[in-house]
Formats: sequence, structure tokens, C-alpha cells
Amino acid sequence: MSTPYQEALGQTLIERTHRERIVIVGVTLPGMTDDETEESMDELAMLVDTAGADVVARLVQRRDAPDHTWYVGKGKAQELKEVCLTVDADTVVFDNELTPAQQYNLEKMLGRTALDRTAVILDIFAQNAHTLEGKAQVELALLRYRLPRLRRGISGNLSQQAGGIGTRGPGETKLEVDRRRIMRRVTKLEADLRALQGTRHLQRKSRSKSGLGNVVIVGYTNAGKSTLLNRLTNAGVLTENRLFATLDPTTRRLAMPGGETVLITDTVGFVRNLPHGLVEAFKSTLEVAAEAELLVHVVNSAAANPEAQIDAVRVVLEEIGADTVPELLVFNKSDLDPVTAERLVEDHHGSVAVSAITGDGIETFLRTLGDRVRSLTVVHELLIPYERGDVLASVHREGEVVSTVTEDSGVRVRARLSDASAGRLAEFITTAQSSSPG
Ligand SMILES: Nc1nc2c(ncn2[C@@H]2O[C@H](COP(=O)(O)OP(=O)(O)OP(=O)(O)O)[C@@H](O)[C@H]2O)c(=O)[nH]1
Ligand SMILES: [Mg+2]
Repeated sequence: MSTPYQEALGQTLIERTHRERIVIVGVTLPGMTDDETEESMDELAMLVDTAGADVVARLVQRRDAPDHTWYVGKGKAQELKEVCLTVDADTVVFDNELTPAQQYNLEKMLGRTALDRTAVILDIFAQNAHTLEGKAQVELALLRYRLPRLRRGISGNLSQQAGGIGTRGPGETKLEVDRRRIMRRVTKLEADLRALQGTRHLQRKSRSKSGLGNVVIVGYTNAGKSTLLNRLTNAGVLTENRLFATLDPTTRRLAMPGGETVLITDTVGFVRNLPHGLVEAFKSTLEVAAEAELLVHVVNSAAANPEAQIDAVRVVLEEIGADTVPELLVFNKSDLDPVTAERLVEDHHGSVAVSAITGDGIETFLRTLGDRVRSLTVVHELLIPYERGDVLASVHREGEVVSTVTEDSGVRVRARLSDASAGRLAEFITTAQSSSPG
């Protein structure tokens, strides 16, 4: 049985006759710099472009707090109206999150659809979802976003005929008529997703039984995660210069130079201010990161602000409980800006620089990856004399200590160590043995 939302998602495939003309609006709040606002606006412009619309004007304002009624001040709202008329805009998109009331007020005053960043991201996800699970996750996120906005019958009314961002989904009247049905649909989707998640757990179990290390690629959207996986394994994953090209995880075997084989998974990208409802809905997909033994965190070293992207990714990792998984930072796109890539590697101990496109640095990356994976699976036993507190400290710092026992001649420590650390501490190592990771 096809639901209104499934039909709606189908609509995304229909080519639009006219590209929407969009004015983007950003507000700098206390604690933010103007540069940060500009960066975020650039990214919003890219999101809008990825969604298939054109940015025709942009407006920014600095405020102490958002205005209750229009988010921007009254004067700025007037200016926005004039700009919309001048450039013949269909829609305005705010970089900041609008409340349902602000959205309603803006639409009434501007006579145009008013949306926020979340709506654009949801739209892109709706266009990119292909699997059963991905579609269900997007539908759930859309429903959760729209439900609080139903009462007033807003969000997309005005350009419903033309179609565009924020309109994919059933007509608002249909939604109003059957609110309860939607609630039931939400419940059903949640149950479906739980079932799909169960299947995924079984798959993962059989994977971990295979005894292979489980490596997951994470990173900001467009960082080059899929390109890296393709470079390593000829996975044939779609790569595109657009945001959120990948929504469904792909897993491949990867044989490393040292002889080990790991399973490596490409996942959905993250972005600043990823809508919470979306993270919630995509939890089962994102969970693969939480269950990994090692995260390969791919960073676009040529991005305007790579450090901010690293932070944004770590915020999401924390939200999905993956912040305790060991991480290998990989600064990609080193071909574009080799100097910055080199500096980033120096700033981040243990990281590597690569170009997934040219293949530069890939060998070093594989060696490092092999070392890190081995360090997770080999437990070394060391006997450290009491007077060598410095050695004990560095084992704690560099490795993962499994157990310590005090003996007459010193402390007997069992620890997972990288090859590099094990090499340096060779004189204290008594035995090494494989252990099942985790
Ligand atoms: N110059 C250069 N471009 C790269 C490199 N790696 C990837 N790209 C380009 O960056 C864009 C994004 O690459 P993807 O592999 O799709 O990025 P992703 O991280 O998988 O992105 P999402 O799936 O959308 O989150 C594509 O246009 C790639 O060709 C690189 O090392 N150098
Ligand atoms: Mg991808």
C-alpha cells in the first residue's frame, strides 16, 4: 500500500519545470563571528544548489537575539520583502532554525514560502533516499518536522503548485484532514525501522563472527569518503560534488599490506546543524559508527574551515554514542592544498594526508590503518620495573591497558599497543597474543 508520503517521495523524481529562485538569510548571534556566518551561508547556498534551486540573493543581519515574530528585525523583514520583489524570488530560506510561528508570520508578510536549513536538508535526503530503510528514515524525519507545523497549515502552501523545496510531501489540507492517520504512520514507520534494524544487527553479528576488524568511514559531507572507499576497494560507490550523495552504508573487504583483512564501511556524511530529527531517524544507519572498532575520519583539508568540520562531525559522533571509538584522522584532497594538508597533519598527532583522487599518500594511509587495526587486536604483555614509571605512563597514554598485576620484579601489564609503540617498548615486552577485538 502506498502512503501519501511514499507518493510524495516518488514525486522527487519528476523533473521540475522551473528552478526555484531563492533568497537566503542569515543572522549573526552573539558568540558567532561574521566570518562564521558567511561560511555557514556559503554552505547553505551549496545545500540549496544540491536541492536543485538557485540562490538569487543573500541577506545577513547581526542581532542580540532572534526576533519572536520574524526572526530578523522588522526593518530587515521589510528589506527582505523588497529584495524578494526585486529578484522575483519564490522562496526565502533562513540559515537559522525557524519556529513554526516565525515561519507562518514570514510567509504571511512576504507572500512567499519561508523555510529553514532543516527543510532544505530534509529535501535533499528525500531526493537521495533509495533503499527501503533510507526512505522510511526520511519519511519519518519529514513527518516529525511537519507535524508541529500542521496546525497552521503552513510550510509550502504557496508554492505547492509549482513544486519545490518544502513541498515534497502530501498537500497540507490532506495532512490536516488526517492528523491522526499521520500519527499512526509515524508509529508504523518506527516499528518498521526497528524491524529493519534487527536485520541489520544480525548482519553485523555474522560480520563480527567473521573475526575481521570493523572499520567505518565517517566525515563531513563532500569530504571524499566514497571516493576513498572506491580508491581502496573499487567499491563503485556513487561519488558526486554534491552534499549527501551517500545515504546508505556500503561495506567492502579491504586487504592491507600487512596481510590483515578488515571490513570497511562508507556512511552518510555529516553537516553543521544536522537536524536533530534527522539524526534521530537515521540512528540505525549512523549506529554502524558506534559499533566500529576504528573510525576513519575523512576531512576535506581544502575546505574553508577544516577544524570546524572536524568539530561538527565530533558533535554528531557524540550524539550517536560513537565518541569513544578510536579515530584515525585522514586529511583528504591534499592535491588541492598540499601546504594546508601538511600543516593539519602536524597539528593532529597520528593523522595522515591523502588524495583519494590522485592516490597520493594512500600507501602511508594503509600502513597506518594496518598498524592501528593491529594495535586493536594484539595484546602485548610487558614487565615494567618499578623505577620505570615513565614507561608505565607511556603505555597508558599510547595504548589501551587491559590489566595490570604487581609482582616482585615490577608491574606486569597487558595492553593493546600500536606497532610503533610496541617497537619502542620492545625491551619490556615479554609476549604478544591476538585477542578478539572489542
Ligand atoms: N581534488 C580532489 N577532489 C576529491 C578528492 N576526493 C574526493 N574528491 C571530490 O569531492 C567530491 C565529493 O566526493 P565524495 O566521495 O562523493 O564525498 P563523500 O564524502 O562521500 O560525500 P557525501 O556522500 O555526499 O557525504 C567529488 O566531486 C569528488 O570527486 C581528492 O582527493 N581531491
Ligand atoms: Mg559519499
